[in-house]
Amino acid sequence: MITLITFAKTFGQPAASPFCIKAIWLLNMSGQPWLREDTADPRKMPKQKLPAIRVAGNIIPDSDNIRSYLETRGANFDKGLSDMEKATSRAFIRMAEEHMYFHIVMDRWGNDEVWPIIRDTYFDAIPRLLRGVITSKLRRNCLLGMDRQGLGRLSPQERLERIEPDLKAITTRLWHGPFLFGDRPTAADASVAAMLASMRATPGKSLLKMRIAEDEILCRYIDRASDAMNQPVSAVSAKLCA
Ligand SMILES: N[C@@H](CCC(=O)N[C@@H](CS)C(=O)NCC(=O)O)C(=O)O
Repeated sequence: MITLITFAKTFGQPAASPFCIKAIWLLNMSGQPWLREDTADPRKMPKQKLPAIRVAGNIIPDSDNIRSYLETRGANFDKGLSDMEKATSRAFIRMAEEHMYFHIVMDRWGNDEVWPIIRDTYFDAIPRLLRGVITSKLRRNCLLGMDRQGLGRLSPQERLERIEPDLKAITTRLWHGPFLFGDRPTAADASVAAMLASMRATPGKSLLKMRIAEDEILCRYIDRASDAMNQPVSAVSAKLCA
């Protein structure tokens, strides 16, 4: 049995982290039986990050490695895609995970109005008296990282302008089908929709959140992708056959 080690359900999403949501969706699509084990503390993980899976006593960290593991067990997330589509899919995944993701970090950790909600949700296990001191340090480190990465130096408006072409690229593909590569969710949807769903679920009213929440095409896509991937694949096929 596969055990997914993940951050808990948060803000109406299957997990606080879009990478954990991606892993949940890949596991569901793979048809493999799995269990979840929630934790708020990734420090014992090999890369000090989540998600990870435990299989026969071994820990496999990182959603990309989880995908590879599931593929060795027979999953074919990109079934029916041409080589050109697979190449585009890889680029969309990188766009989501190496660019869109950091906009979520800025929205959640960098916004003074949103931060208290994030702090008291992610770190509610830390006693209130200590929480402020411990989380201020974590926040400072996170924002220092974002400053070095570069996105932390942009204003919210500049960030919105920076991500707009990504959102347009996603929307352009959605004009051609319900999912990024046709009628069924593929690996790219697990990454891209997880990022969009997390952007929309962030508490408060940031420019980015409102940009997503007011976009009918993107909202319908998030809902469709969540419906399709929030349950094991066998349940989805049964629903499609009903
Ligand atoms: N490349 C990794 C990224 C995972 C990741 O960034 N996880 C974040 C949450 S979104 C994390 O665990 N952060 C904890 C930390 O850095 O202390 C993957 O695909 O799994």
